[in-house]
Amino acid sequence: MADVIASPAAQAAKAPRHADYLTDPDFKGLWSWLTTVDHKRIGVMYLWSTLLAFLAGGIMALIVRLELMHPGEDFMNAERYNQAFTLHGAIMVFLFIIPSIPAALGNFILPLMLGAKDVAFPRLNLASYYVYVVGAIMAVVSIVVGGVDTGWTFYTPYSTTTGGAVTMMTMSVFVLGFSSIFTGINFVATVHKLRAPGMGWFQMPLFVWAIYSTAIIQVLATPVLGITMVLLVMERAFNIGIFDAQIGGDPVLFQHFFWFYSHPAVYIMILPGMAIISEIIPTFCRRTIFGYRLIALSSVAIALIGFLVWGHHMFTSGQSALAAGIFSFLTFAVAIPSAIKVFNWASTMYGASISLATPMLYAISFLLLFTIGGLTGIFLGALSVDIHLHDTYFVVAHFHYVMMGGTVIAFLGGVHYWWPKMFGRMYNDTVGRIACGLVFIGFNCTFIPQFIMGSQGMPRRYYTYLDQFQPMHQFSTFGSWILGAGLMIAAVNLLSSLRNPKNAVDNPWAGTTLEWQTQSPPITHNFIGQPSVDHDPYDYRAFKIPADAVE
Ligand code: HEM
Ligand SMILES: [Cu+2]
Repeated sequence: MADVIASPAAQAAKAPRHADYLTDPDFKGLWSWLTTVDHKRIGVMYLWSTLLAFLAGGIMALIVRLELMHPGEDFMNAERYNQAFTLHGAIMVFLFIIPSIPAALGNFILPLMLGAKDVAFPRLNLASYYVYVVGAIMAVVSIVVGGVDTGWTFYTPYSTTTGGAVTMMTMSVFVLGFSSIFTGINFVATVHKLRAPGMGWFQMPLFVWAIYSTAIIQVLATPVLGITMVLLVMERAFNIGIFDAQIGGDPVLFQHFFWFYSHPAVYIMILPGMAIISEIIPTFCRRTIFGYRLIALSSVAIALIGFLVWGHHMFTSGQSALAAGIFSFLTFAVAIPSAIKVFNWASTMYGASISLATPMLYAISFLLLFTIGGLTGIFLGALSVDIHLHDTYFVVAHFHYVMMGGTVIAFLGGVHYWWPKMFGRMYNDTVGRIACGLVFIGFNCTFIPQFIMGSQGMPRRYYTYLDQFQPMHQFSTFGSWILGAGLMIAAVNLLSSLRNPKNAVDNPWAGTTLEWQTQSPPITHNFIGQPSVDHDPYDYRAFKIPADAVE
């Protein structure tokens, strides 16, 4: 094992390159991609697919915000508006954010970090991708053609009685669930079985710990959603009386089932974001991470406690006061492991000489935005306050701070961090930082006004509003344009780098985890020989870093 991290010039001058997974002469042409079982290629296909979903969901977001420029109907009536935010929310949740980090970056990076040749079940991995594609097509067709307008939550009794393609849409969610489960099973088995020699559980990078915890939730919680969707379809088809009160069912039961998955699912969304941040911060501070074990175990704690708090979505549903009190208390408890992470990240940064390259700027943005998202979650978890804030824009702002300010920002940071590894090309760092700044500013301009409006009583899911809210809605819409511009610049910056010759070195950031020890882009089988591990992750004391080691 090399314990000197070479300078970029020395890395560039090093040994002849081998054909990488993109140019491997044994695997050429479209067919080799469509039938690939290489985790890296599957990760790349997931990356393009989820980015496409993000683009579609983002365009819908801009359209929704445009309608909200003025009170009353601009170009969408109530019905169209409901369809538009359903399209936005459902695409963002089911097609983008749940698969994005685990299935795209996780697929690519996790086996490399473990020193493995591939995931444990490569064919299952490919199956998961195709199941995703089928589910995605079903979802988009049903919302666009069938005009689903239930919101992404499919609450009964509306969803059992309304027309539209709700049946097809819920079946698509059922199908997408399998894709997520397949990925989860694969990662659990990979982490247990394919770690490099010398890599015990506490030598695993924190990315792996968090993706592992996510995988456990994917495997345990997703079936509940699947069954709930099947019950909803049966109710619609046969009027059995499960959720519809008129025929003896209980609509609140649906909410229990739905949130028993969907609260853990918010951790399927945020844990992978935290996974990325735990990699970026030590690398750009050149420091051993502070509190490694606490960060690792807090991921597992989040995964477990996350199963016990679903009732906080139903404080206003007529739940008993005792149940509500317990759910409120447990909601505070689940905030503790997240706070542990934030404190440890901040401690790692304290006094370090921090390199402010693009990935690190995203990580710092994450810390600020996720903290706001998390703290406003405490407001909502407080029983009495939630009665006032429930179903207002405060909630909309809160979950956007967590999902976009947290997960999406971390995802962008991760894409910029591993881009040179994945494609062998370096993007323009200055442009990357400008884009990150615009995203940060635009994001806050979009969503801070929503906290204020929400606390003043602006309800969510309405296409119109009282005149008094107009200035803030307009401000929010302007903010969404800045945000959109930032994202477009980031995308153009990354994509245009693909036209360059392969100019990235193997380890541009002086990273210490195994993925940086193989060439960029990696060869088809990842490593030449079997790598082994003889130090803790992020152990910068074990490495000599010459002053010019970092670009
Ligand atoms: C590009 C920035 C974004 C903007 C401007 C935006 C804007 C909006 C707006 C205006 C609504 C409708 C609020 C309402 O009427 O209740 C909404 C709802 C929603 N958004 Fe976003 N959004 C953005 C990004 C995201 C991202 C990245 C995610 C998740 C990954 C997301 C998930 C959701 C969800 C789940 C809903 C709820 C839909 C529902 O009520 O069923 N959004 N968003
Ligand atoms: Cu929840």
